[in-house]
Amino acid sequence: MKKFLISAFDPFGGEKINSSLEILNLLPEKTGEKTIKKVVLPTMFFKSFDVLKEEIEKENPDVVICLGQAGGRKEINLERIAVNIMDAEIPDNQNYKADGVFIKEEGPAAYFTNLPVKKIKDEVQNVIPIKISNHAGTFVCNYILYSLLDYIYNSNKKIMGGFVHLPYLKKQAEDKKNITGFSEEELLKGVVAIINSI
Ligand code: PCA
Repeated sequence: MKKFLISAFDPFGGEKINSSLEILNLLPEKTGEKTIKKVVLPTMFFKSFDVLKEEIEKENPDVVICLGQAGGRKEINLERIAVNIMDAEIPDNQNYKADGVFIKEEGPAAYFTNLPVKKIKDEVQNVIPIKISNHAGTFVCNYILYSLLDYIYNSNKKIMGGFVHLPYLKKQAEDKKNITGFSEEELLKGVVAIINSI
């Protein structure tokens, strides 16, 4: 029985909804032989990883998948790489505007996820449009993936960790031009299929 810890972020940038949080709330507690624990992270540099780390140490999961929203993307994005930089066009939810600073002064430039992204993509693409992304941005989603992988690779824990960016929900895309939105059911099916493929 594998234990999954799934996180999502609260709404940010003045939006009322974050698609990752809407989907986290809909996830079941179990799928097949896999159990699912959930945690909501604040869209804040630093504090978000404090919350995630506390939950990892409490729950001892086998797999940690962080969900986040990337409005404007046309499909679910499996993030392959996290880079050692915080550089944001908008302030985070504690009004900190990162301006090109390292996440970890002495840390490597980047980390690869240890999730099997190719296998996941191959299995999930029949359920929902999905692709591997090589850039999670330089805002809080990249920060959480870098911090998670730095923690995993520097501990002797055998945890798989990764990040999944979800597009907007239909209700968020309605008033925006040329932006793809998915239904709750579609994104939920996609996230469950990702969990089942690991
Ligand atoms: N998306 C942002 C941060 C929180 C979220 O859901 C990002 O892509 O960095």
